[in-house]
Amino acid sequence: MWPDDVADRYRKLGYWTGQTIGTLLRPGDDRIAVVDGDREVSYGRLHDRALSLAAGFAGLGITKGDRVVVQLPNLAEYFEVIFALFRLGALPVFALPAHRSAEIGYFCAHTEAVAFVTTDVHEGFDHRTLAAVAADARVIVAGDPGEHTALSDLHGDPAGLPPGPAPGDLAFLQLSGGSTGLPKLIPRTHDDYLYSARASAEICELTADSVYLAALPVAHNFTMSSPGILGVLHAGGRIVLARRPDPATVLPLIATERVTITAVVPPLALLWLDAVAGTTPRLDLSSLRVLQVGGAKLGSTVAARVQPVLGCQVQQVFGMAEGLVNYTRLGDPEEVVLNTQGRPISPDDEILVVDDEDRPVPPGEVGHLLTRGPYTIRGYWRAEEHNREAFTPDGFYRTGDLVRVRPDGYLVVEGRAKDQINRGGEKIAAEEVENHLLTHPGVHDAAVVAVPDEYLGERTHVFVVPRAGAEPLTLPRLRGYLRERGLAAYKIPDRLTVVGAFPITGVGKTSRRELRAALRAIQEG
Ligand code: AMP
Ligand code: DBH
Repeated sequence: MWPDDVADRYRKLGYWTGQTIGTLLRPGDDRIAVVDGDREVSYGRLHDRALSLAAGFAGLGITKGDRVVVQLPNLAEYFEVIFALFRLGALPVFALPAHRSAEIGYFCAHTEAVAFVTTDVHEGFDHRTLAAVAADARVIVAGDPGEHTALSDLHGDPAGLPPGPAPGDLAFLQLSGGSTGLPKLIPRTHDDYLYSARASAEICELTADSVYLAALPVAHNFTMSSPGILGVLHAGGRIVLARRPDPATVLPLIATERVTITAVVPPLALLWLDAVAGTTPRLDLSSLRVLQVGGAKLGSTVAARVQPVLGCQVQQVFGMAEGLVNYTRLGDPEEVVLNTQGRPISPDDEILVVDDEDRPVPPGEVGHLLTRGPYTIRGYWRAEEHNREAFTPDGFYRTGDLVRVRPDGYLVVEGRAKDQINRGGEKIAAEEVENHLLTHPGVHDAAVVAVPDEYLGERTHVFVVPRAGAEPLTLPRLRGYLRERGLAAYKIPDRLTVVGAFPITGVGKTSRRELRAALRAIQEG
């Protein structure tokens, strides 16, 4: 958490307003907050449902500070669940729908979760089967509960609810894409997170007339706060939920619900553009004003297609669940919008670009991005040892991104120093996948690297050194093995090369750089 004097300054400067996220709800307001298929939930009803569910959660013994792993797809119930937990001061731990037993089991165990809230069946997967790894957590299901507790049965009388959290308290734990063996959890407070959502709503010029399509998973930091669902609730606008982000689902929703703004990762932008360019007659997408693209770098050629094909502005968003978010601004010159990843939200976001020894590089040159500010965390949750590496002694977060800052203050992402694969916006920690591979009896050693991909930006390539005498390793076998271990599908390697030994660096570590170079040589050869 922030040092006291720094926190005081953020309050004095008006960034931290002393409110909790629950104040975004509007009791008695009949305007529509959330549209989920043919269900429409007003602000007033959302407020009432969140409170009655808070009573239900309290009845199960859930109280302030307890962790609750929440894994819900884009469903109306998501909103009552998170606002009920916010009301109690219990901390949602935001899992993604793609997570499977390996991730959910870890989140439940590591956070000592008292409950796991999930859905019945989504995209052909029965989420209730994850109950087996939920440890001591009570399993609560939105939809058909099977043998578990039905979310819809929990609502109670909110009259006797205990006092809620303070604005400086933790509100939830968000996930980091990470670069370490186990995913790190990101503790965000009501004060800091509300600031980022509010300021983002202003930057994106949201009003009560805004209609935001949630196409990416609602629990992702981008969809939640950049400006996302919380920014929209702050502005009094309307959220339309898409169950899946494919063009066949999303384009008709944009047309019928008169969506004004939505957010995607680069591969989805490409998919939508191709679908719209190939559609005759065209759907009426004239309500759309802004297509936000972030999570991975957007190529300037794709960015340039957005206005002609979709008839709206493109906004680049370079953010991270740890805090710092950069936006190109609406109305910025085309050159800026196509070629940069934006500039920070806050005048008090501190940006340092440094070399390998933490010395500032000359202005305009590429270096490691370090940042500190009114909505950037000072440490991961219960990860003291890792925090000593991930943060500088004076509290700057080491983003692992390589950037340069232009004279106009806009950032350009030039690469990455962290051992991570950014697969179309889905982050994969190389070490996490390697650790799973190392449990395979036929694997002596494993190294996971990113390879360039036209569509996803990057894909994962795994190199393995087989164990002598073991059955031959094939990609289908290894993929099957990782699926059985319950790893989320997006983390399962796309390609495999079996080698006799790994190239090593001067100090004897596996050289990922040489592995990547070897791959390029093979591909170009
Ligand atoms: P996480 O820390 O898991 O929330 O992931 C944030 C990371 O995603 C950033 O540190 C970047 O590496 C990457 N990222 C997000 N948005 C962009 C973008 N617009 N361009 C390039 N990289 C991005
Ligand atoms: O990739 C991200 O994590 C991200 C991208 C855009 C993010 O957290 C955000 C905006 O807030």
